[in-house]
Amino acid sequence: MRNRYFGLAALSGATALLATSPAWAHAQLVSSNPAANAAVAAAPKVITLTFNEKLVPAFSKFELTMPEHGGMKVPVKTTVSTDGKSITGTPEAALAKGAYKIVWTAASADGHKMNGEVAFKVG
Ligand SMILES: [Cu+2]
Repeated sequence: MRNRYFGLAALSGATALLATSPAWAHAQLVSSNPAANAAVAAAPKVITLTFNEKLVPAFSKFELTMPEHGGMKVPVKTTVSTDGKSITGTPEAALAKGAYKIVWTAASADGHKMNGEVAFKVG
């Protein structure tokens, strides 16, 4: 009886830990340039996503797509900034007018990956 009671207590402790850790452990997008849902007159030469904590560069990047063209991928080279909190992307060619979607993946120091999307328009 004593052992069973102890087992249950340990189990509920583990559940509480699982429920509370993601709030502080994971990278969240703080801002972007272009901003979410912005319409910019000039094609951005660099796209920047800024996060609330340091990222693991090997697992942090984004892709750029054109939703109005069947999700066509637009070639972009991404790097993580030296402070580790931003991902910058340089399109290989000037962006044409149209709607774009940034599809990002960012890993925090504990190795967990987060992801999301940011839409913007050129022209
Ligand atoms: Cu985590």
